Amino acid sequence: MRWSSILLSALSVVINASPWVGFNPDTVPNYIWGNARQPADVDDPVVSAVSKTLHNQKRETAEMKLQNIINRLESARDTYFKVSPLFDGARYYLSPPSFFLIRKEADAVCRLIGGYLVEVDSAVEHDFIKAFLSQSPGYKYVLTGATDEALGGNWLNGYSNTPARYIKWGHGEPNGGTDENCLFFWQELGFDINDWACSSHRNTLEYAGGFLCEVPIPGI
Ligand SMILES: [Ca+2]
Ligand SMILES: [Ca+2]
Repeated sequence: MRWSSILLSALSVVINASPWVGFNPDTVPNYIWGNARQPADVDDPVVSAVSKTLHNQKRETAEMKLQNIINRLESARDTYFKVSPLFDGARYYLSPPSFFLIRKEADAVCRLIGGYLVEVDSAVEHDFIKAFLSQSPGYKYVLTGATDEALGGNWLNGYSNTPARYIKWGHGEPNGGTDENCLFFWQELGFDINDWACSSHRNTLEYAGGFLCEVPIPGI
């Protein structure tokens, strides 16, 4: 099983193991939630007090369980990925090197941790990422979020669906035509960009690589 499948399975187990997932607010009687999911508005002070207590207990329980899920997800994220310093309100999360890479799976994992496959918008961002990757041995390539699968030669960011704003091609690139539809930071090109196949199945150490998630950090 590929590493990304393992991560998705593990996170799925974590989430599904939570009793909160089975919680459906639509099934909670209205005398508890009220039509607007508020405590029942009744004249009897005793009934009103009980209703408010039940409402608050339900809300606090749901919030605690949700926070627990978030904590476990963030713990798995920070354990699994190599994390970059902050750059312009975001961090970059580098997957462990692997012999297998499927673009759709990488994209799903990035979204699971609150981000997306990296979208390079400037020379400064490109150089920041290059410096981060240069301190990360073991990667021949690192997948970005840009692809020209839909429109050959027109590189689009998969998440924001906007044209790729900055591509610093490595020497001799791009050279893949319709066979190489994804962009990678390429170690042999000093981590400048190479167009290459969107999915890799080469079972050889020479081709171990990974992908990079860009994750906005709230409050920064
Ligand atoms: Ca970016
Ligand atoms: Ca190429």
